[in-house]
Amino acid sequence: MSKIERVEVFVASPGRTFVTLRITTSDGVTGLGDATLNGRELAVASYLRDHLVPLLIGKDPARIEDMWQYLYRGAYWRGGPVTMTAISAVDTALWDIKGKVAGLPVYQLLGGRSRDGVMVYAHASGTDTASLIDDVERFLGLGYKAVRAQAAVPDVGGTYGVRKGKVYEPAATSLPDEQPWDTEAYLRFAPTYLEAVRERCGFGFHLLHDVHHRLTPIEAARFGKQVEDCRLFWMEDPTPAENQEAFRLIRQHTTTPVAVGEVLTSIWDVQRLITEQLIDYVRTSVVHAGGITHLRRIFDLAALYQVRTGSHGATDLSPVTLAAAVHLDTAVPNFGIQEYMAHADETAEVFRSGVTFADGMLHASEEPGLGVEYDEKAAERFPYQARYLPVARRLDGSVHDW
Ligand code: KDG
Ligand code: MG
Repeated sequence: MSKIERVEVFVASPGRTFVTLRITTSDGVTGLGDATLNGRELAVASYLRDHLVPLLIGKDPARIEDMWQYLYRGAYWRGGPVTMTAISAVDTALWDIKGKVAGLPVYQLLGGRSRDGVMVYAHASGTDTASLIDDVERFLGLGYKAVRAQAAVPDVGGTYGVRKGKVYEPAATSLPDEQPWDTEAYLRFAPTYLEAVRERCGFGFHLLHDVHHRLTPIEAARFGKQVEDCRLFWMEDPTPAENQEAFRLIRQHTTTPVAVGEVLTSIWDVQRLITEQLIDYVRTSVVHAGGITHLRRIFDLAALYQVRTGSHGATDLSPVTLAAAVHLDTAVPNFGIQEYMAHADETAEVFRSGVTFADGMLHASEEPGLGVEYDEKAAERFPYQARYLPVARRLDGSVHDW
């Protein structure tokens, strides 16, 4: 029997911080998992190094489901982002190994192809409506079939989702940047730029918008109603999802589709949202929701309720997660869309990925396993740098959801 012989945890900051797990078997087969939790990276690295690595050595790498149950139930303490990200990394690495052992790309192990490619959405942004429209047009010119649109709210510095350079990277400071937030200004402005995008760019593509947890339920209901004529593919995270009953209120007022789940980490976290049909797209990811094994379970539950997938794929999810997501997206029947944000050039120096882009779609690698390699020598050139996401404060100085 092949055994897990070596487990390594790499922490490096090629463009941004990534925590990467590499498992090597006694047969010399390696598998990669992403263990990155933005702004809390070292907690997951320690969870892996100090608590999981000793449990993994000598175990059978083929028993993926059993390993998942062992790590989840064996912790006694349930869920949470640190635990689930660590479990995700182990699970993803074991799928990579299984694919390599079988000589098959991971999507084949998941039941094979359900589609030719995976539709992705790009991130257009602007400092004002005009520059946002230019950016939307640029992405449409590159062949994207779906574009998310975010513009800077006038006089509200640091609005979520507005790119400064080539890559959007909100975790940019060594301590959290505190940014002002004004809900009324956002509610006045955001519908106007979404309408302007539709007016100038038409309806021949999917338009998305991320509210990023900023509204109360009734404000979100008002927003969703106001932008109905824009025919959004989705409004994302209109209100924080701790209070899931809130989504029923939003539903009573608007037919704008709702996407939720990037900060949720298990099937139990999304059970109510899905089974009560409070959302249309579930945004849980391979890296934060228990790996391929658990995300598949979430997607299967969602399929029963006509909820489609729309996995989180910002720059803080490594190319290992993106590759795993594209394998899963290729296989599942209820795929909706995949978020896709270009990583920094430095990231590509460390992770070599076989995922390809053409015609607004991503295509999984045909290599056995996930089709990603980690260059640890290249990673040494990018030592860890602490970076935090910003914190939002209302105009009166009190903390708001960022
Ligand atoms: O780490 C937080 C980011 O991943 C998040 O802010 C990105 O909301 C996001 C999105 O939709 O990509
Ligand atoms: Mg989001």
